[in-house]
Amino acid sequence: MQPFYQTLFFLFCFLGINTEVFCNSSPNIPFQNERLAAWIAEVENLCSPDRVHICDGSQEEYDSLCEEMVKLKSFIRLNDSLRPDCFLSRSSCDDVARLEDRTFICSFHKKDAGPTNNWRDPVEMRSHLKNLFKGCMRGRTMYVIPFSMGPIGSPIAQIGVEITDSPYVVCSMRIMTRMGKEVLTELLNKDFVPCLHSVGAPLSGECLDTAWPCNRENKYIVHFPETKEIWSFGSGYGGNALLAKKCFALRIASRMGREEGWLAEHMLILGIENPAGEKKYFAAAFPSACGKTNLAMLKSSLPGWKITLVGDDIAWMKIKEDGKLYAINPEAGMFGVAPGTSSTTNPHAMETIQKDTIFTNVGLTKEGDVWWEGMTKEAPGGCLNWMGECFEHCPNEKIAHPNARFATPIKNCPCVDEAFEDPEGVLISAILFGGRRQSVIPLVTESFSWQHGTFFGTTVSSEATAAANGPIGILRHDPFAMLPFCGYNMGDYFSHWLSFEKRTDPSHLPKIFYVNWFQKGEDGKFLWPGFGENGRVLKWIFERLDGKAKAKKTPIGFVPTLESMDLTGLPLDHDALHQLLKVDQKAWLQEVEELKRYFKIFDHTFPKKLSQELFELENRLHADLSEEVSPP
Ligand code: OXD
Ligand code: MN
Repeated sequence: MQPFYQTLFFLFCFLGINTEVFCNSSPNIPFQNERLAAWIAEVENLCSPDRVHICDGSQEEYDSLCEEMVKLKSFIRLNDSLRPDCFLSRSSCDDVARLEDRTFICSFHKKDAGPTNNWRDPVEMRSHLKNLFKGCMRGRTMYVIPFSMGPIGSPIAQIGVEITDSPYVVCSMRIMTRMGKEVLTELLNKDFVPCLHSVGAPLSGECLDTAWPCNRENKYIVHFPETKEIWSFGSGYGGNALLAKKCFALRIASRMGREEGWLAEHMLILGIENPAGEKKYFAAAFPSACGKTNLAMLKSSLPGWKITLVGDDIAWMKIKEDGKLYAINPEAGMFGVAPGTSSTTNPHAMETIQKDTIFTNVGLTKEGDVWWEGMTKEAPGGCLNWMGECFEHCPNEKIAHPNARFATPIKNCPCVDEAFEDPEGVLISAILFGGRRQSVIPLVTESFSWQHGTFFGTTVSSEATAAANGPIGILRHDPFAMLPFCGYNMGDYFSHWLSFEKRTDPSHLPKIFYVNWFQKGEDGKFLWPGFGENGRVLKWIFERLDGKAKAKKTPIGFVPTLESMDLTGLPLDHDALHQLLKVDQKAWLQEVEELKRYFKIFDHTFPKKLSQELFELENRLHADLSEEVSPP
C-alpha cells in the first residue's frame, strides 16, 4: 500500500470529498488500517457488489440515502409539518423481530457457548455462510460503516465496522451509533470488530423491486466469539441487522468483558437528582418488554426529583483507578418499542420522536403521521396498518405490529443527561434487576452483599406478554436479562460477576436491588400505578444508599418499611402497599424449588457461591428471621 495514497485518502475524508468515487477507482482501498483494507477487499470479492460506498456519516449522505429509499418505496416520508425528517418503513411479514432460534454462538468448543445458546461448529458454519454470501450483493451497493460504540476516544469505547447491502441499516446505524469518518481516524491505532451483513435478497436473477428485501429461506445471525466477528444473513430487522446493538455491544462485548475484566450488560443507565441537587447514577436490567425505555426516561411525579437519560438498553461498565465502577452507554440512539408509548407512559420519548426518527411497522394516519396501539385511546379514522392496509377492512388486526419500533437519536431527548457524551462514563451507585411478575416478588428488595446481588441477577424471570412470541403469562427465566445476549457460557458469566468482589474493595461496588412494578391484586389489576410513580421507588433506593431510608430485614433481603416509602399524594390503600412489600414465605419456598430446577441446566458451571446463596435463602425462609432494622 502506497503511503501517498493513504495520505490522499485521509485528506479526501477530512475535506469531505466523496470517498466512494475514490474507492471505486481504486480496487485496493488505501486504508491505513491494513486489516480493514484487507477485509473490505475480501468481502467485496465474496459478495460481488456493483459499488462500494465508504460511509462518511454526513447529513448529506443520510439525506440522499433516505431520498433513494423513498424512491424505492422502502421509506415513506412523514408529514414534515407534523414530524420533520421522519420516515416510516414497513418490513416484510416474516421479518419483524429478533430471531433467537436463528442466532448462533460458534465458539471453538460447544461448552463455551453454554446451555443457553445455539452452538454450531465454527468451521462448518463459516463455510456454509461463505456459500450464502457468495455473489449476494450482485447488482447492488456494498456500504462500509465505521462506527464507535461509546463516545469517540472513550477508554471504555470500542470500534466496529459493519458492511451491509441495506441502506435502511446505514441510516439506522447513523442514529444508533457514532459513525463515519471520525471513526476511520480512530482506526489508525485501534482494532475493530468486523460485522458483515446482507439482507440476502434480491439475489441475482430475482426481481429487484422489493421495498423490504430479506431472505425467506435462510436467516442466520452468527457470532464467532474467539475471533470477535459477526456474520448476519437474510434479515433486515433490528437486532438481526443493526449489528452494533445486540450482536456486538452484548454478545461479542460480553465475551470481551470477560477476557478483559469488565461488564457488557443489557442495562439502562439513568441519572437521579434529589431536590437538594445531589446526583447519583443507577444501571438497571430488565428482560425485553418490561419498560426499560420508560424507566430510563421517567418523568418523576415527586416534586424536585429529576431523572436524566444516559442509556435505555445497554451499559458497558469498567472499574477505574479509584476502584469504582463507571458506565457508558455504547449507543447513540434508542431502538424503542412503539406500541404502548404515549404521553402518559413516556412523555419524554414522545417528545424525542417528534423529529429525525425512523419508524418501522407502525400505522400511518391520513395526515401522514404515525399511530400505534396505546398512543391514544382510539385509532384515528382512515389509518393504515403496519402492512399498509386500510384498517377499516381488518378491524380485528392490530394497527402497529407489537414489535414496531422507533430509531431515534438520544441527543434529541429532553431529559438527556449532561454526561451522555462524557468519555469517562458515569459512576454507578446502584444496580437494579427486575422482571414482570404478577405475584411473589415485592416492589423493591435490597441485597445483603455483591454476592447476594449477583444471585438476584441469576433469578431474573418474567411472565411473557402479548408483545413477545409464545404463550402469555408463562414464566421465562432470563438471568441478568441476558439470556438471548450472553456471548458465552452463562455459568461462566455468573462467575465473572462474582469476580468483581475480588477486583476491588467490595465497599466501592454499587449496591444491588430487585424491583417488580407488576404485582396484581385479586381483581387482576396492577397494585402499583407504575410509570412516573416508579420514581418513588428510585427515591427509596437513593436514600438507602445515603443510609437514610428505613428497611426491614427479611429472608430475601431488605424491604422498605411501610412508612419509609414516600407516598405523598398517591391514593394507594394500605392493603395494596402491604401486599406490594410482603414476603410470602410459602410462595418464596416454591420460588426456591423453581430456581433449583432451573439452575440445573448450568450443571457444574453454576458457581458454588450462588448455590450457597440459594441454600441460605431457603434456610432463612424456613427460619423466617424478619426483624425491623434501622439504616445501616
Ligand atoms: C431490544 C430487546 O430490542 O431487548 O432491546 O429485545
Ligand atoms: Mn434490549
